[in-house]
Amino acid sequence: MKYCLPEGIAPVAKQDPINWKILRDFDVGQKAVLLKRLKEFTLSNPDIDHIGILVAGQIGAGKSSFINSVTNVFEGRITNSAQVNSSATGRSFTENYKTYRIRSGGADLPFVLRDVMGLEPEKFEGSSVEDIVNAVLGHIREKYKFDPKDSLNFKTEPFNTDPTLSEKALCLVYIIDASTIDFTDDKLIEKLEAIRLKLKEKGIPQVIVMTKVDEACPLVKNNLRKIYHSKKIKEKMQMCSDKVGVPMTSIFPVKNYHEEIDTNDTIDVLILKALDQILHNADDRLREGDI
Ligand SMILES: Nc1nc2c(ncn2[C@@H]2O[C@H](COP(=O)(O)OP(=O)(O)OP(=O)(O)O)[C@@H](O)[C@H]2O)c(=O)[nH]1
Ligand SMILES: [Mg+2]
Repeated sequence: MKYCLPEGIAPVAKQDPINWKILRDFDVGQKAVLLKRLKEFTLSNPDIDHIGILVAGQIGAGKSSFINSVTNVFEGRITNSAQVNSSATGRSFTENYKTYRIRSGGADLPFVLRDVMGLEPEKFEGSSVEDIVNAVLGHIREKYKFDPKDSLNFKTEPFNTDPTLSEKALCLVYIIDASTIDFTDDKLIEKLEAIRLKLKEKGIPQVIVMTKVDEACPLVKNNLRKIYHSKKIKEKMQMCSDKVGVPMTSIFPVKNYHEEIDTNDTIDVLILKALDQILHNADDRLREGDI
């Protein structure tokens, strides 16, 4: 009888010993270690009490859901701090620049996540390249309403000309939807490239969080713990790396909390792994100084 692998399953080592190796180890036991490490995370510069992380990416990719997922992990319950788009309107649901403080055990953790309007391929739609760069550099003020027709410039009222270190972003997180990365419009990739180039000289680290892995691979939808066994997920990560120019080591596949009513350790571990890398990259940048 011919044996067929279900869609998305990587060939087991016996069948393809040369070409396939499991991408990373998944160990649910890592949760306690990661959670402790992040709860005890301290900044290398004692003069500031928190650093900023900017979460950007295409509309509907799961930016706000990622921020909620991080909050959920630390709260141990499902929260809805950032409003999530529940209908496919084709427009970004998040329209304002908003900062989210993450708390654990009643205390603020030393980082904030900032949400922005989604990027769209067309020129005068969604947030612009300039908006994202200005947000990273700390020039955008809280609650600023993005205007797809006109990006913020220094002549306009809310421009923050002299941002503090905490108002800047020390890591830019691109949220990329694994289920649609194959069809991503080249014009959107060009916008991401433009952002990357403009931030290059500032040395701001960039990390990709690849969401919706459940929608991208049936094997993973059935069992999230198989995430690093999935050839499909590995291929999508490679695609993200090639398209956006971020190394594989900075790409983190996750499933956001989106329909669950309780938190679970498997989702938590993936979110924590991504956050651990993001925060350590940001703190390394902080240590380098001259931001
Ligand atoms: N299956 C699945 N759905 C997800 C995941 N992450 C987010 N979603 C869903 O995707 C839709 C968009 O999520 P949002 O978090 O609003 O996306 P966003 O990037 O903030 O969107 P805009 O603010 O409109 O740019 C919502 O219906 C979410 O429930 C995921 O990992 N898996
Ligand atoms: Mg949003």
